[in-house]
Amino acid sequence: MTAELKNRRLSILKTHCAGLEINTEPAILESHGCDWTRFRKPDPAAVVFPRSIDEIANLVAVAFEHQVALVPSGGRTGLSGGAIADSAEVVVSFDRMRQIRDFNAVNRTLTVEPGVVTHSIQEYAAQQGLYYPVSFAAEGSSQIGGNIATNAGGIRVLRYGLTRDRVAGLKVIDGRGELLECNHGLVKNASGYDLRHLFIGSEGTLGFIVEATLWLVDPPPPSHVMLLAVSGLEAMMDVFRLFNDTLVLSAFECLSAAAMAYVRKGHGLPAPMDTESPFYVVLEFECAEPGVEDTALQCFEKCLEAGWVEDGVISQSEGQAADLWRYREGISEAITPYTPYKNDLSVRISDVPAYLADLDKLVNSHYPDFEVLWYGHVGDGNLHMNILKPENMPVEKFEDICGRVNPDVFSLTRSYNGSISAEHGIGLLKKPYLSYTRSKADIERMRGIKAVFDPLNIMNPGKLI
Ligand code: 2HG
Ligand code: ZN
Repeated sequence: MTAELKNRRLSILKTHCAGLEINTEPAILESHGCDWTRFRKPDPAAVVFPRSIDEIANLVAVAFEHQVALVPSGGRTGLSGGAIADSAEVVVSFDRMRQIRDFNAVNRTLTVEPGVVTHSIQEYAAQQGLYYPVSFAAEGSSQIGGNIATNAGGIRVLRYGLTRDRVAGLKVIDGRGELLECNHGLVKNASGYDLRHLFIGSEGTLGFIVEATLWLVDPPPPSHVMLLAVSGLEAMMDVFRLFNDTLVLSAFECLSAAAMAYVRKGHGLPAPMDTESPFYVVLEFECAEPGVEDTALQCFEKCLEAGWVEDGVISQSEGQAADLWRYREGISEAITPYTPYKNDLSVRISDVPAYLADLDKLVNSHYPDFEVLWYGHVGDGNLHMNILKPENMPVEKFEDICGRVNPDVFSLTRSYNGSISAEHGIGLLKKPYLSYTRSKADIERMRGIKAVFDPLNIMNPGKLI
C-alpha cells in the first residue's frame, strides 16, 4: 500500500511539476525525511528541491489537487519530530533557496529566502554593522524558515525576545497553493488580523514560508561571560535577580552537575574551576561603559558572601568567552549518542526554583535508574529535561517508559500554568500531550484555523494538531 502510494505520488510530481528537482535516493530520503529526533523512522515518497516561490506555489497547487501530503524540511535540527516524514509524504527541502535578497539600511531589514542558514544571517548583519540576535547551539545548520516555523528562542531571549519579534514580513504559500504576503515589513499596520503571527510557530501546518523580512538591531556593546558554581535552585534565582537588577544581562543560562559532567566528557573540556556544585550558571553581561566589569565583580562578591555562589570565573577575552559558552552550548551535542528523551518545559521565571524542585522529586521517584540532566534558559523560564537511555535498553521500550511518566510531568507543568513546549515545538512527539498546555477551546479554534489555510490537510499533516 505504501509502495503504491509512493509511486502514485512520484508520478504526480513527474507529470505536473516540470523542472522540479526530485530525488528518491535512499540516503537522501533518510537524511531529509527526519530531524534530529531519533524516535521515528523516515519513509517519504520523495524529496523535492524547489528553487523559487513559483515552483513551490505550483507544487502545493498540484498537491492540493491530488491530495499529496507535504512535509517542509529546513536544517533538520528540530527536536520534536516536526520535520519527520514517515508516511509516504513528499519532503519539500529549502536547500536550494539560500539567497539573501535584499538589505535595507534605512529600515534595517534583511529579506531572505527560507533556506538561509541562521549563522549566515548573523554574519551578513554583522557585515552591515548590525546584529541579528537570535542565537542557539544549532545556528550553524538551522535554516531561517524552520526558525520562524518554530518561533526559535535560544540564549538571548531575555535581552532581545524570540524569532517572532524579528519578523517584519513574510511570504507564505498556504495549503491551497496561494501566495500570502504578510505585513510587507511595516512597523505599524492596524489593518486587521496579523496573519504573519499565525504562521510563526505554526510548524508548517498552515503554509510554507517562502521569504522572510527580518528586523536587525544595533550591534551589542562588548560583553563578558561568567561561569558560576551556585549552591542550589533558590540561590540561582537570587543570583539572577541581583545580576539582572544591576547589569544589562544578555544571557542567563543554567546546567546541572550531571550536564556539566557529560559536556566535559563529550568535548574533552577541563574542569572550569576547582569547586563542584549542584548547578552552574553561564551569564553574559554588556559592558557599554567603563566600570561595568567592577560592578559585576562586586555582584559576584555579594553572591559569595550570601552563600549563593561558591566559585566562579570571568572571561577576559572573546576567546575565553567562547570557551565558557561551550560548557552550556555543547551539552545537546555531547549527549546525542545517549538517545536522550527530551522535554522542553517553561514556567514563569519566578516559578523556576519551586517548579524545578517539584519536577526533580517527581522524576527521581519515577526514573530512579535513569540519568536525568537539566539545563536551559533560566532567564526566560525555559528548562530542558533530558533523560538518557540506558545503553542496552531498546529505543521503543525507553520511549514507552518515558511516555508513561509524561502525564505526571505535564500535569505538574499545567499546575504552574506552564508550557510543555517552550521553544522546540509540538511536532509529532508532543502532539499527544497538547491538551496539557492548551485548553479544549484553544485546540478547537486551532483546528478551525488549520481548516481555513489548509482545508485538505496536506501541509505537514499529523503534526501539532
Ligand atoms: C539548547 O538550549 C537547545 O541547548 C537544545 O534548545 C535543548 O538538547 C536540548 O534538549
Ligand atoms: Zn534551548
